[in-house]
Amino acid sequence: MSTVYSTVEPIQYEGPHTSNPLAYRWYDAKRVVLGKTLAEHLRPAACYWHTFCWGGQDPFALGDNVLDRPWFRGEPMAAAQLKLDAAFDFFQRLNMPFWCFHDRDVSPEGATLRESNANLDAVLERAGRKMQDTGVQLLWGTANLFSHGRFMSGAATNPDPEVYAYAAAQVKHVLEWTQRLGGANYVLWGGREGYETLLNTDLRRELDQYGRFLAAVVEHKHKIGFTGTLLIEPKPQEPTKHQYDYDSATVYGFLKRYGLENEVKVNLEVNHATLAGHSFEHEVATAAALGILGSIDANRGDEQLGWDTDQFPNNHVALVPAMLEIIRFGGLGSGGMNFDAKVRRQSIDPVDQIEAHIGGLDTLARAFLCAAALYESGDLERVLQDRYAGWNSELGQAIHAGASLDALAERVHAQSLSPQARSGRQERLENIVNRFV
Ligand code: XLS
Ligand code: NI
Ligand code: NI
Repeated sequence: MSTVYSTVEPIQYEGPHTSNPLAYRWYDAKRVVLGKTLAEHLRPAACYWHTFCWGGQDPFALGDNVLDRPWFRGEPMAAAQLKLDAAFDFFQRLNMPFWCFHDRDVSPEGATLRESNANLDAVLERAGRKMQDTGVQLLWGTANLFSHGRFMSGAATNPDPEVYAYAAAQVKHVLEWTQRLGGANYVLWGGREGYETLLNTDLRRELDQYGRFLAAVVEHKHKIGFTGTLLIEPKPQEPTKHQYDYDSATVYGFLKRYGLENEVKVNLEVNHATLAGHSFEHEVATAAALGILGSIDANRGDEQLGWDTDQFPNNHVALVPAMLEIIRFGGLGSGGMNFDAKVRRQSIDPVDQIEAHIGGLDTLARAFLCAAALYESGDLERVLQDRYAGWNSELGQAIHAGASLDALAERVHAQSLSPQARSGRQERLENIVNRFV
């Protein structure tokens, strides 16, 4: 079967010294580090939407689609099958172990939900066979609850309960398909779960709707016996002015309020963290500390552009701190690292998408290898342990056991405690990190 990617030979690992643009320089899938292969640590995925659906429109939709792909033409269902063939050819040529999709990426919307579901069924039946033939696995599925005009005022948080019901029906179908395809996770990105103005928004009511929606998804997951992880993907704004899933900490508070903190984790995207005014490692460390770190959408933003530019990661040094947090947490479990990234508008050739994924995956692999070496050296971990060593003392334990203000005051006076300040050693630690990048 010939596709637009057929001219590219399967991408092999050739090592850091190769100048072949169509080879991996750092992603040696089978290389073992910290007891597992790189492929097992990273669990990388290509996403359907940016790579096979986006036609090259710019953010303000001022420009035409400039990417010319055979599946952008012709009868929509035939085009969807053509797109699927190309996608699996693409995954295989890159040796990409996982993929991710929205329902509407894969097949066209019909006149009714019944028709849309039938379209999806036809394409995903074949996707299932392709997954079996190629060994490519599903990292996660998700429902597009943000493109169609019916969702303009939200899906679960819509003022109209019929829209809520429609969204629920859509999620049910995609969740069931995710299970059938052996998906490792199911993602909910609250694309339009937010507001444009508080003047027309009943915030408390919308949060309760959203909480109920998520609880219903959890109930359905258990009802059908889906064993993957449910993930919320935080984002502070865009497309709405304010989105309810602002960042890791906000999502945790929301989950706690609706009693779902043990059922749902987060899928953290690099560019969303920076839009929220955080570093990516802050988001990862916060989710890890709260026990909800689930999966990663790997990309990067542009420091001068305040939107979700979804560029491929290309700076391994910038990702080392986040990789270190993931290693400290013990890995991503069922999660992985999905390239929620697209090429720039002028990169119109199919090979540009191949090279984008090579660069992205090499960047993740290199960052992970640096972080693993840093972690294994123990140089940072020793400083960290030492910094908090006081908390292993009798006093530290007494505090955690519930020491009262009275008891502590008594102790300070009786023992004449006079704690001395110690250096935080930030520069030394930064220098240690630089030894490993
Ligand atoms: C948009 C989000 C989206 C999710 C999946 O900004 O990143 O692509 O990952 O719905
Ligand atoms: Ni994303
Ligand atoms: Ni995004």
